[in-house]
Amino acid sequence: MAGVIPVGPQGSAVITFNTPASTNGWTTALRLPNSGAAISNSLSLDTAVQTNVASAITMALGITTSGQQGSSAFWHTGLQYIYTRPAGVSYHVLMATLENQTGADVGRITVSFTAGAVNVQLGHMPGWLVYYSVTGQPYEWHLIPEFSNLVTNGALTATMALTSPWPNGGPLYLLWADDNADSVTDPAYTIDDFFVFPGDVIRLLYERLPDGEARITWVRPTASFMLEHTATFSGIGSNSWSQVPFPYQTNGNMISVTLAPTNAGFFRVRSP
Ligand SMILES: [Ca+2]
Ligand SMILES: [Ca+2]
Repeated sequence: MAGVIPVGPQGSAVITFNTPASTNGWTTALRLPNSGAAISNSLSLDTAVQTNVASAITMALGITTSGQQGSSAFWHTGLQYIYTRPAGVSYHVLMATLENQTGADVGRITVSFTAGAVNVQLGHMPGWLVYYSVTGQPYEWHLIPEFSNLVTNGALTATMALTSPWPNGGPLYLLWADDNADSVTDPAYTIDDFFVFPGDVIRLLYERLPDGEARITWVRPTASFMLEHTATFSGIGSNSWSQVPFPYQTNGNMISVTLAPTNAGFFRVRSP
């Protein structure tokens, strides 16, 4: 077992896969038979994935500079990402083992990463099925639809309400499953810039208006909130933040704030 990925109150590190240590917490496993036809669609892949137990997914990632196919997942040391690209199996899995170091049980998480697809082929099941599990036990793998059945190049983000709390100090498993396509050479599906946050992440839209004012817009969170700004970023958890003293405008489920010309370059929304 190659370590865990710690998730503290400010989230995990952003993992860019640029060093051997950046693959700590990532493991892989191959699943036989060697057959491109054994898995034919997402339904049969899901049926197979549900039999997995996290404690049996223990292989270190293969290391490559070529982007080759393989029985299990790889770390590409040249392009500095990790990927799945099955051959010689019916499917393989890639797993991240997270550890809750927030000091409390966690009920919601946000997961984001940059996805990529190399050598895209048509005519087979697209992309991964991606799951989370708090127990790592068979039939307790919960699909993450935002990451599944799609082929894309770009950032993916999903926020999920966990089916049971993630205990403080305990593991949470994320699993990417890729089938061995029949009669075509599998694409590589890549993962980079991986980040986990213990809660919801709110995306702020920043617009510079013609008169020099700035407008910040975001989707209204379900809980109470406050908008803060700082001129110099010295950490999400630093004490340099101060509350933005402007009234909020609401428009449907969107909230916006217009600010007079300011040198505040960084904004955050947090619960009071
Ligand atoms: Ca990278
Ligand atoms: Ca595939």
